[in-house]
Amino acid sequence: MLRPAKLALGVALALGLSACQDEQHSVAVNKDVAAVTAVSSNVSTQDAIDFINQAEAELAALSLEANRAEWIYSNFITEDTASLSAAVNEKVTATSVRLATEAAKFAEVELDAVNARKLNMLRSALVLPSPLDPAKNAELAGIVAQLNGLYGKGKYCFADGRCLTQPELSALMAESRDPELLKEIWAGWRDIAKPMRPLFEREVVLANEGAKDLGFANLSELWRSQYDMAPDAFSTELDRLWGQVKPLYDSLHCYVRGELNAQYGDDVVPRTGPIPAHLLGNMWAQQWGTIYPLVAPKDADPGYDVTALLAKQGYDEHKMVQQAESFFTSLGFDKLPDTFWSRSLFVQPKDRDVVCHASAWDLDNADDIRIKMCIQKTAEDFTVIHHELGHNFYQRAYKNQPFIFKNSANDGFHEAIGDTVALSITPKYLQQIGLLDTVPDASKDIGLLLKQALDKVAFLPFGLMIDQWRWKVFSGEITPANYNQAWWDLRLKYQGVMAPVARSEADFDPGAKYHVPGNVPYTRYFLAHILQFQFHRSLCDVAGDQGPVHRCSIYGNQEAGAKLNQMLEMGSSKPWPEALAVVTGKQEMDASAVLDYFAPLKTWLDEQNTHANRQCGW
Ligand code: X8Z
Ligand code: ZN
Repeated sequence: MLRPAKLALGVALALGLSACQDEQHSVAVNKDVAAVTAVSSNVSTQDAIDFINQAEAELAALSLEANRAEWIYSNFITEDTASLSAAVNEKVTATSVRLATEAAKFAEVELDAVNARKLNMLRSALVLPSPLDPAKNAELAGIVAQLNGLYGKGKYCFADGRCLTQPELSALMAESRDPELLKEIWAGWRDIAKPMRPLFEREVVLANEGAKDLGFANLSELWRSQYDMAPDAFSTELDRLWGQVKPLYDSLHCYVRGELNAQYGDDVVPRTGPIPAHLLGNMWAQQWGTIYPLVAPKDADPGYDVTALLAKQGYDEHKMVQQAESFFTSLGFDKLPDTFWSRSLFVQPKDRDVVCHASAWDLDNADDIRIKMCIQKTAEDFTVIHHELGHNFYQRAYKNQPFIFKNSANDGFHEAIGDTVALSITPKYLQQIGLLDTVPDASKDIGLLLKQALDKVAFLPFGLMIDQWRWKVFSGEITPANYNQAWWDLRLKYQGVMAPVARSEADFDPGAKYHVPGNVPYTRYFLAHILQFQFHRSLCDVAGDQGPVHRCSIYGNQEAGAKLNQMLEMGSSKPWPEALAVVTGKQEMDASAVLDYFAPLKTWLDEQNTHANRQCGW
């Protein structure tokens, strides 16, 4: 992630801190803000420009301090570093809320497009605004640090005394086929979230109050206002995109449920209804690629496994990152700086608690870019490394933009770049870099597409539902009395999965997913899973690839790299549709690229489901 939202509090502006990269932007001007803070009639255009320049300088300076404090905290979680992190978050939030409030004064001033965009971002590019009251701001900052700490320190201890962190538990979930063990891990990890519930509940109250102070109806409206369109239009846009891909998801769900039923039997996986969430190879049932061996087509399996290839060639964590870097340099991007290698964290330290969830950082808003990740030597993490480096290369590409525009076109773009590159990890590419001896012929494409769909298509409803839940929490439609029930209602509605053990309101299952205690908006990943296929399709065109898009790799193609860079270096200086058009020629997000990519698989899945007489749906 890139900086996640973290700064907790928020500012997505380039104050980003870490983790997943935060973002901001938007130009959906919130006219109500003007009503909250009286618009002063005697401010001039020059006053507004002076204010913007001074605000930008103040935020830029503060971001350095905040990034450093947050980096240290995430790499060394203790009471002391939590308190330093909270202190800096408090300062950042107070500053950004003050500037957002002041920005409203200039709402009616005539400005050129660049300054108008900056002003709007100052007003709305916050993730977790606090109320202006300093006591409430301090309270919110404390909660943010506590929630991050609870997640980062979270472990599950087995009866034999072994205590495992989240990446270690996830590795077990990817490998084990023992439903009882999987159930134990699934439920055990969720115990770490129970103590988060009252903190989260209070956090929502405080941040909603902060959002209202800024003229938004609630935090949901603020989050949805960051996409260069009206908040409700953005929600409608998501429904449209989901409608495009849902038939593909339904076919995949049906096929996977049928194969799991064959593997585990009716008692564990019924033939109809939702799939139990502990059997999909992932702690949150968000990406299912690790159960590929269970569902692989008998006659179209490509017969290799990247995890095994990495082991065979002796790849360690460092080599995995170097290999990913070399993809980017093959596109024409400069090598990563020496400081990336000396300052990043690749391996989980044995002697201290760290936030293991992968993140990409830009400490100085220029060249001090790093990743922090507890890398497992697996195919999955090889892809995640590309994802993280995508953030870093984006950050460096927009480093010459003014501070407020040092971000992606919208937050989905930041999440899509590394994934776009990783779509080029094809068999041909693996052969080019010496990992694979022989490229399987086209008769194995269904196996490759199925593996890819288990990660990319399965993710789509998950990527959507997290913020469907949060937005309803923020708006008050979901109350603390039904936090967990509402979570599982949405899991059922979108994903067709169910909890494998009874849940109650004593649980707080949303908290067991990093981005909820971490306050990282999640819709960005849904968008990224659409956008990356649009980018890939267009970059393959630029590269002149003639074959099917799922077999295209842009590795080594400098024209494709130059086109990509042209979009990255714009940062968030223009509305995202303009950035999208630079690579794709179109201003609309469009899931037809997903459908095109998986078209042969969709036909095959439907044939299998019909042939096995499966009743699809749940
Ligand atoms: O959080 C991440 C990245 C960092 S921004 C590792 N991702 C989401 C997740 O893990 O839940 C990437 C895919 C979705
Ligand atoms: Zn990310």
